Amino acid sequence: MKYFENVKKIKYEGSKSLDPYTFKYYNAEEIIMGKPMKEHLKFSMAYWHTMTGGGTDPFGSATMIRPWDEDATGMERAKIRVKVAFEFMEKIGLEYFCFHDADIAPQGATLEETNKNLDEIVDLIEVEMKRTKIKLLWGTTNAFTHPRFVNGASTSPNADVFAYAAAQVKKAIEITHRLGGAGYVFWGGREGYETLLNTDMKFELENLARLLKMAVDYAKEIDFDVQFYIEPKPKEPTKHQYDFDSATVVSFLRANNLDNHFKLNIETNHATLAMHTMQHELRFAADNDMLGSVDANQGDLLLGWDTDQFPTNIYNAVLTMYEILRAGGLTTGGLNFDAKVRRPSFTKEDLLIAHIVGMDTYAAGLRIAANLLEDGVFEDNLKQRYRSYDSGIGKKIVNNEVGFKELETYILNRKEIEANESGKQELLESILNQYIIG
Ligand code: XUL
Ligand code: CO
Repeated sequence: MKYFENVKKIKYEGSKSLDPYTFKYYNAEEIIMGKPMKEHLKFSMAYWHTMTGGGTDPFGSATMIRPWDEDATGMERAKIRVKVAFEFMEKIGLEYFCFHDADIAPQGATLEETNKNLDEIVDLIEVEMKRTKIKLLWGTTNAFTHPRFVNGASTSPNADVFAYAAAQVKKAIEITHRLGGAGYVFWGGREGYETLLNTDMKFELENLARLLKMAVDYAKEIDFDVQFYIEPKPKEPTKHQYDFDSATVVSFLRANNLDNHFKLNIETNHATLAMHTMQHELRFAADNDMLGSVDANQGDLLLGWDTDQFPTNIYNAVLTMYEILRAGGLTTGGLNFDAKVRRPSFTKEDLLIAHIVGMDTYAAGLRIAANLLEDGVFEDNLKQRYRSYDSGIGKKIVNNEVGFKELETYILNRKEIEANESGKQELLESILNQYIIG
């Protein structure tokens, strides 16, 4: 293809390299904790931002007029985009991608026509996947952009809209299956509400669970061994998104007996919007055996919306990779760059640089996190901090051998309680800085 023909394949040159088109920290084959970096990281391109995003915002039209979009419209444009997408991923060494149905093919006048368009593009994607060995990390459905989803998709008060969403998810699952996708994501889109004055929240949540059960049943029916994920987000587009954060989603899945079929796809910017750290969101999911995949991006702490920036924050990347390593790694999941270049970064070169710095940031994060874990920096401290539960009364508490009465007797018989110790937060932060800066 002509669009990136002057770009050489991006290679690792190390941290001293002055060439912006090289990796400074990401060395795909280098072994970290017994595995090549690329297996720890499994970077993925988000089709919607990188291939179809135009840079629009509520105040301005598209600034990113991609050269490949200028050559055609409709299905022809969609076909060119497939070629460009794979050329782009090959040049950077991205081995995975993710898409919504609506990203890859134009919607037709009817569902039938839309599905026909999808099939034609999926044929092409299949050829490119075979040629390049690039894999599908997950597929998903866009059931939020079209005006029919104004009141939600599976949580719409309109049963026809529920049915439409179900039909759309069915097709998206089928194409994900055809392309050998490892996962399928449900991000809530417009599944939430603006005001309880017009909303039956209980009913809407039951319907959300109904649709998810149908998805599980259908995957079984077509013999598709897929990992389903829910992607939590607290707000935007609706004021109250039902999948608020990790804790909300874990309880929702448990309450509806869906916890064996779903894991979480956790996004950094969504954690920020939920007023949690990404580390908290990951830890909560991992502690509940539901850490599945990551949408790697970053928000802006001064803004209250989902800016979806490429990840450049090392501190965050270290703690994200620390949580992932601590949880034993992502199995079916990966690191999907659900990230877009800033509106004034409108050249195709900006797209390359953005992915390179995102990959380098996580590669640096992985190296540092592995050192932290191998040296047991935080683990040793944790063991020390909770040691009162290893013996004596603490052991009896965790073994459920004592109740209120025994504990009262225990305390009455003690002259004074064990002295509290420092939490050493500043010391730990200082050690973390040493690992980061070197
Ligand atoms: C929206 C978002 C989505 C999902 C996929 O904030 O993150 O792009 O990742 O639907
Ligand atoms: Co996302």
